[in-house]
Amino acid sequence: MVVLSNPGIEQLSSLRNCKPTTLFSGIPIIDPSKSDSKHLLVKACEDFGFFKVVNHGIPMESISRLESEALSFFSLPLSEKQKAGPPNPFGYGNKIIGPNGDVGWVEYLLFTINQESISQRFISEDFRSALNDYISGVKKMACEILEMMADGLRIQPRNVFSKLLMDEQSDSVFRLNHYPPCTGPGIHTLNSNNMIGFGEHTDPQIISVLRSNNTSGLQISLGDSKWISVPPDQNSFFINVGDSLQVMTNGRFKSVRHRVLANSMKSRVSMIYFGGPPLREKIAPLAPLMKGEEESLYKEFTWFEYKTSAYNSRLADNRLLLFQKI
Ligand code: GA4
Repeated sequence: MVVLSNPGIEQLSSLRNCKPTTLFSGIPIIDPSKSDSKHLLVKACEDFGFFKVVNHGIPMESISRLESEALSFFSLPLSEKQKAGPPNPFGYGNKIIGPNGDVGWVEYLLFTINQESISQRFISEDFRSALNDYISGVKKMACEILEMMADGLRIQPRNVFSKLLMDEQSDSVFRLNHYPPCTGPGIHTLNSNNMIGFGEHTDPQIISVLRSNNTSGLQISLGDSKWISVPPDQNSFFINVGDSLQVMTNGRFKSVRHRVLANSMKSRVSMIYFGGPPLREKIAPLAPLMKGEEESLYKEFTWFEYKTSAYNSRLADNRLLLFQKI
């Protein structure tokens, strides 16, 4: 077992360097019940790699139940929470993100999803049941969205993406993040305004489905150095294109760079489902998406190879660079 010490002041002070941001109300909104949504969806993935899903059909009760279980866990004494850690790679983590020195103003629980459910024993049975109920709803929704994407791209079979999440061996992950408010006396000395909760990065998987409480913090970047603040919406889901989907569409869909600022007086709680393929899966552009002589922008790799290299990277790294053809 590797025991990591708490990050030092120097590391935490690096969490402060945030450039000015733009408040943005133009996030694409997808209502899956509307007939034109598949085209809007494709456009959103091309332009932003990010959109909001409304009218999603996931019962608020299932969402609230998980949120309250998560809050009860995060309000336990640190020594209790640490019994569920360290996260190598699954379990409870505090400030330290990943294995390579990244830190954030965040505590979290990371789970692997085996065949539909979470079996990790480090949480209570009620908590596990709330997680499994929520995950089954969110996974179904993610698959519907992926099928609409295939329709919008006019490729078949329509489960070409969703089958990867449905596969018994799908390597999907679930994350609960808690960004405590920045109000304590000692904390103010470390951060003036914008404290980095979770540093900038792209998600390695195919698709990520995020839900948060009504506390702001999430920002996306559209490739320039500006950050766009995403207004929170606790009744909707936000979806990210991940690196693997960018590759499968040969760069047509953009894996969106995002981060979270913990500059609020209120705590932020988010729950994210990361839909990934089976480890053996070859990740490469889909033939029906290649026009004429179009060539793959990427060298071929398996999800196992990509994931292994991701765990050797720093959070902010461009992980696809290694796999890009020059
Ligand atoms: C980013 C997306 C998911 O949160 C995650 C993260 C993972 C971790 O927290 O253990 C990683 C990060 C994420 C990519 C690079 C490596 C691995 C932290 C890190 C520095 C669970 C994932 O799958 O990749």
